[in-house]
Amino acid sequence: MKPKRTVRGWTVKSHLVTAETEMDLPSRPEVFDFHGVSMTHYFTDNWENIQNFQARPDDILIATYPKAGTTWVSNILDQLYFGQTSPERQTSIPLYARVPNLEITIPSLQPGSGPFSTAYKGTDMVDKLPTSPRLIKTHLPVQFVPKSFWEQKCRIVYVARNAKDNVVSYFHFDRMMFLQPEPGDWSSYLLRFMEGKMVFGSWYDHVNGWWKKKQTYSKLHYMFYEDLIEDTGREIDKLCCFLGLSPSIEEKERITGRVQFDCMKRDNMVNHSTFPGMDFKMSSFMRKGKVGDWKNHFTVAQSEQFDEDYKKMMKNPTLQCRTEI
Ligand code: PPS
Repeated sequence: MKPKRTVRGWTVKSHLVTAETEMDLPSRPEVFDFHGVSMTHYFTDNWENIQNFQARPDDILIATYPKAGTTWVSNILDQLYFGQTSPERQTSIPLYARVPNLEITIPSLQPGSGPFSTAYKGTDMVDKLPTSPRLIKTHLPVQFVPKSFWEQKCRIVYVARNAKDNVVSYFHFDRMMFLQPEPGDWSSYLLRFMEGKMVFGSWYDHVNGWWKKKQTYSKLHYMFYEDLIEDTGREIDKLCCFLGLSPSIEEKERITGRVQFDCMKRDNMVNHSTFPGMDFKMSSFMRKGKVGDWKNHFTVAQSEQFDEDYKKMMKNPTLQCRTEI
């Protein structure tokens, strides 16, 4: 019999409300090949609704490979758009409900009326968003993005993070998130990352696919996690330019302070401490927030092998990610 563990669950009302609940944990999902991309059922079960999703012209899509800085950029955009008009939003609604993940679908995991008894669909969450614009999060590789986003010419912000820090962050996330496949040990995890067997597929295909799209789709702003670390204010300026926003200097300073790592780590509305299914005893969601933590994980041999392989996978010289700053 599987052990019962206390995990966070949810009850869906106007947004997510969480509660501790004791239940049998579902088994960790397996990845499978889905149109050439490794995925789990949590992101494919609602596929028809995802593909038929009706975007609006002012929707803003925040697209990333998992663990590249999605939460950071989502918070920046939420602050930019709604920080002044509805500040209560930031103190009462978790960020993952303000900026829902379009493709996530979690079936009801237990009968009754308690946490996990209601199925959760990202598409429904987006449909219920009362805001304008709607901020929508996705980890989909570019070829899976619902066509209405292109037809409606929506603005898209893509964030890339260097592969070495990205895989380290993903490894720790998979350790603490029971809706993700079992990560196994670090060395086998790293090999699977290099083979593209992660949820949402190959990092190399993801960052390259979106980079290529940028060449033909002008409403795509491609940014890097390392640049945000280096100079958050400068990157917010670039974002504002792309979005056509002109906040006051004071407002920009307020936002820059609000989205610093330590501030976000303390903020229960953004640090995912209320997100269902995460075991914070294993790792934190806001874990380190650094460039170069990979040096604490890769052996010299692993780093050399990774770099060799990287050269073969990343042929486009215009796309450069920094592993240190
Ligand atoms: S997810 O689950 O895909 O949405 O995760 P995502 O938000 O993309 O990535 C989580 C990593 O981003 C780091 N993070 C930050 N770093 C610096 N400053 C700020 N403000 C910030 N916010 C989030 C977070 O700590 C995760 O990285 P690691 O390396 O694991 O710490």
